[in-house]
This record gives sequence, C-alpha cells and structure tokens, in this order.
Amino acid sequence: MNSFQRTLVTTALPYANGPVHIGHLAGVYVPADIYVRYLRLKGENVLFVGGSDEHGVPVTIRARKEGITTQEVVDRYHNIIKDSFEGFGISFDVYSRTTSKTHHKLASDFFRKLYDDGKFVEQTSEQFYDPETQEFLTDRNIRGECPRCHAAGAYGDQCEKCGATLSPDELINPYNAINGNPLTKKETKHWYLPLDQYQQWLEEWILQDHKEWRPNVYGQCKSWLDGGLRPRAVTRDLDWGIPVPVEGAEGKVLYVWFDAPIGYISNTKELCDAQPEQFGNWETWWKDPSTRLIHFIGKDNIVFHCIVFPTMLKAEGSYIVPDNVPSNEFLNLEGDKISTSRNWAVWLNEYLVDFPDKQDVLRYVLTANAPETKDNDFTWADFQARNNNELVAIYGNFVNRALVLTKKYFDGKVPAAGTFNEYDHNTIAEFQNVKAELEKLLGDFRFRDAQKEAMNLARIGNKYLADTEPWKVAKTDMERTATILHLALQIAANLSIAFEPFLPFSSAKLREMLSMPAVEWEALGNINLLQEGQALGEVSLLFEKIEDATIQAQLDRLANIKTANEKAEKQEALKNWRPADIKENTNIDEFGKMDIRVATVLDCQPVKKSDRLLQFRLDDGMGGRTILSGIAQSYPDPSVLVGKQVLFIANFPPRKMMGIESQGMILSAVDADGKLVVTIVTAPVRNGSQVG
Ligand code: B3M
Ligand code: ZN
Repeated sequence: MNSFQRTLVTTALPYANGPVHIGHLAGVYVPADIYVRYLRLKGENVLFVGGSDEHGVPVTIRARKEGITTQEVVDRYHNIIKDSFEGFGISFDVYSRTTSKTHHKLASDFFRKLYDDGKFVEQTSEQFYDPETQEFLTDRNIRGECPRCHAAGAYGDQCEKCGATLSPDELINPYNAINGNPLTKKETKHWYLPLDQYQQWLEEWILQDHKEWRPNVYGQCKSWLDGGLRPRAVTRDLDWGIPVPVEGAEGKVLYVWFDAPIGYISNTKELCDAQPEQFGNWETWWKDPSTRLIHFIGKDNIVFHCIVFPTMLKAEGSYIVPDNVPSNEFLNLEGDKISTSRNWAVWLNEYLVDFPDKQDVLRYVLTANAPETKDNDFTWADFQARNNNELVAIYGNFVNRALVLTKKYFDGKVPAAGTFNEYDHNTIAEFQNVKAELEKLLGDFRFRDAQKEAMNLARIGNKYLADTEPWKVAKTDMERTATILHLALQIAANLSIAFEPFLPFSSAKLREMLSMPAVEWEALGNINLLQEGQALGEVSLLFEKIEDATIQAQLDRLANIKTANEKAEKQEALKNWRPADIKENTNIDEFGKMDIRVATVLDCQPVKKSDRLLQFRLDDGMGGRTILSGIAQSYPDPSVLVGKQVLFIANFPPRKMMGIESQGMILSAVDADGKLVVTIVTAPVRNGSQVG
C-alpha cells in the first residue's frame, strides 16, 4: 500500500496583491509547515514548495489603486510575503514566483503541448466589454450591486460583504470597476479545458479511490461532479500574464488559474536545476509514481486543485496527480470575514513588528483554533488567553520550574536519576503514549488535535512537579529531589521534540536552555535524552505574559478600520448609484386602492430601546393618529419634522411594534446610501386631504 519514497508538499501560491494575513497562515502555511517539519524530523525525503501568484486581475487592480506598475506591485508584495513566511519559520525549500522565466517557459510549453495534442476545445462566447476603453472585462474588474445582500460594489466573482460567490451576469447594474463605465457584451474566442471529458476518470479517482480525503474536500468534489462538469476557459483577454502561445491569440493570456498551479512544478524545477546534488531531478518529484504529492490549500481553491489541475496533469499525460488535498475552511477575524481589499486582517508583516519574537504564539493560537472542519474565529481576547493560560501557565511554567530548581539545588547540572518509584513509572508510561498518538493525528492531517496532544505532555510535566513538590522534598531528601528533577528535565527535553513541528522557535530556545543537540523524532519518549552531570544553558522565560493594553491597541486598530470601511462603502454606493429599473406597468385602479393623505406632524420622538423607530403623532384631520416609521438613523434630531405636512398611507391595517400600535405608513424617499427622506407638501393643504 504505502510504497511512497518521497513526499512533495505544496502550498497555495498567494496572490502578490497585498501582504499575507493570519487567514493564510492558519489555513495553509502553518499546517503545511507542521507536516513538513514532522516528516523531516522522521528523516523522510520531503520537498516543500511555495511561491507567489503574480498574474491575474487582483494584482492589476492593486497597481491601478496605488498608481504604480503591475511589475512594481508584484515585486513589492512578493518580497513582503516571502519575508513574512521566513519570519514565521515556514520552512520552504523554495519560494519563487510565477513571473520567473522558468515559469513562463514551463507554463507556456504546458499549454502548447495540450494544444498540439488537441486536448482543448475552442469556443466563442459573449463577454462583458467596455466600448469606451475597448477592452473585455474579467470577473474581478466588473462591479455592481450584489443580487443577494444588495451591497454596492460587489465583484463579478464574489461579494466581499456577504461572501456570496457570483458570476458577473448576476450583478445588478454591472459597471467597469476602474472607470465606472456601463458595460455591453461582445464576442470573443477562447480555449477551454473540456472537464466533461474527464468526468468519469475524476469520479473514479476521487469518489472511489480517495474516500479518505477530508469530508469538506470530498463533499465539494462530489457536488461539483454530481452537478456535471462543463468545459472551462483557460485563456483570458488581458494584458498581464503569460501570452497564449498560439497564432491568432494576440492580446490573450493564460488564465491565472491555468498557470498558477503549474508554478508548483516550475518552482520545483528552479530549485532542482540550481542544486541537483541536494534535491535531485525535478521530474522525479513530479513524474515518478513513488512520489506522494500533497497540496495544502484553502477551501476556495478546492475545485482548482482537485478537479481542474489534476485534469490538466492527466491530459498532459506524464505527471502524477495529488494523493491528498488537505484543505481548511476559513478563519474570520473578530466575527467578520477576513478581506484584503477591505483591510480587515491581521497582517503578518505588521504582527512581526508589533510582537517581536512571538511568532510561536501566533502559530500556536492559529493551530489551536485551526478551521480544519468548520470556519473559525480569531479574536484578540482568545489570543491573549491562550498565551497567558496555556503557553505561559502550562508549558512555560513547567519548563521554568524544572530549570530554575535544577539551578538552585544542583548547580545547573542534570542530577542523577537514582531510582524511579511507581508514580514516576506511571508518569513515564503516560508520556510515552504521546508519540503514537501524535503520529496518528499528524498522519491524518489533524494538526489541531495533535498540538493539543503535545500540550498534554506539558500538562503531564506540570502535574508531575505539582504532585511531587521537589521544593519541599529538597528540605529532607536530596536524592529524591534529584530523581524528580532528572525526570522533569527529561520531560522538558521531550517537549522540545514534540513541539518542534508546531513551535520551532521555542523548541530551539528550549534546546539551548537544556544544552541539547537537535534530535530526531524517533527519540520522542526516550527518558535518557539528557546525561547526568550535563550542564544546562542560560535559563530565560520560554513565553511571556501578554498585557491587556497590548490587546487593546490591536482592538483599537480594528475599530478604526471598521469606521473607515463603512465610510468608503457609503461613498462607493453614492458614486455608482443609478435609479432602479421601472416596475411592471400598473393602472389608476390599482393606484386608487392606496389611500394616501396629508397630515401635520404634531410630535416626533425616538422609540425607547429601538435604534430604528420614530413615533409620529399626526393631526390627520380625523381626530389624530400615531404612526411608527423606521427612519431614526436618518433623523438624528427628529424635532426638525414637527410642523411639517407629510404624506401617509391611511388604509394599512394597524400593526404593533415595540408595544405601540402604528396606524399606517409615512412615505419617504430612499437615497443611494440608504438614507430616508420624508416627503412633504410644497404649500399648505387641509389635513386629511387625499393624494392622487
Ligand atoms: N492565488 C488564490 C488564492 O490566493 C490563488 C491560489 C493559487 S494556487 C495555485 O487564494
Ligand atoms: Zn452580497
């Protein structure tokens, strides 16, 4: 069964249109890094490949926004992203980019081979077009009103506000995102990958042969397959990307989702060609069936990695296909969807500045909260609690006590083991179980539970010291004290191995404090990692408490972003507002059913405990009536309405809201930003007069 000789691990290539944030780290890079570090510790042959995705529309949008060239955008963000990953210890063997020469050539050749082999179908279709600039628009460059939540400025592929996946045809009043121009449609030719022809192969390969894939991944694949696959365009009308290497394809480039996954191959090739003695031949990694290929990705990339890219590889004919695609769900931030364009994120480059030497804290929190099976939420309060109550109070505290007591009683040298008693043996047995448990969980890509298990080892150590109380025993029995601290130090040494995949910086620091060389995974569970008489290194705190003020500063920053976003959204709505389409025809009879009348506002007050409702007292010429209206947000000072003659519908049945009966409806106009403006008459009329 398991005849694999090497493992190739890839991580989704982040778009170089902005820095990377905690969502990236939690969903893809930390889990992949844990896995790779674990395999390396076990001495397995593994290659870890990453890189930046520098094509596609998002980078061109960013360039326009910042007023710089697209190349400048990708140069800037590629470097920021690369540094962030390095900062967090993501241990790539190679981190390259899709604008590299190697990649352009490989992706272009890949397309050409499929083209020459007749694997594509050509199709002409109607696409959105801006007649003024004479360019076709890609989904991301088309904006309009969201058909689901009616937010303004939703993108042609997605609404950032409600998260709905959209197609540009669904948008209400679509316009060119760059200049606001209204759009028409125009015919254009493209090359399509006929996924439908691979449907049967995909069904067998995924649905039958890979039942072990995570339920979220398997489920998404199944629903795509059940829906029936259709050909997918792999070229675009765009001036940024890899030119389509076919005559008559001027002005067209490879679709970013066609070239980006080939980037995994290009980056492998770049590394292997540069250092063949160390990394071997790139083709061994991609074409030898004894290579196990694993893609770490986020859930929005599942279809591309499980259906589109494997179909490309299969169509090409000489490549292996992935063995597993561990994909995570999404991480939210303080209850809201993380978004690069809305600046709603904790940016990794900023974290590294705000929290120097605390990379492991974020790694820990993100793994503890990893969105492995469902979307999860990152909150700064939880970040603080996990640091203070787990890393500091359990792991750090245990290690610190073991080391400080050894300094105090044994001059900082590992004391003699002496004789273990029954309690010691039980503790040893308990912690020796951790290895098998960790292996099972890590092998199943269950990193969250695995880290919990590593933390259990620290708990065992903490409990051991609390129960044996060496600081008391030292008053009467130094031999027993030696045994206790000897064992505690061995547990600490084991912790440095168990946590190595998860918290590499702390493990290195701990090994330094223990004067311990790097060890292999196999040593986990060994109680002779430290030799009697061996001198320990300098003792310092493994983790430090995080204060409330530090957390508050982060929360304040987010609050400011939220305010700025709300303002920008209103402006966007106003800028692109156009009147809604005229409703279906009606007639005077229908209109006549509506009894609209004039009344003078006698009094207007906010309704208690409601931030929406105003309570009107009206002189309607018929003895007066009360009407509630949901316009409080638009009238911070409702007294401005008193004395005005307004229009209201008199024949709506009475309705109770917040315990008050409302007898009709006051007519208001709705402005582009949602503001409501009450209608009034332009000259005095008798209250109770009809409108028609
Ligand atoms: N750049 C989308 C993303 O960042 C895309 C992934 C490419 S992986 C080959 O989510
Ligand atoms: Zn929406």
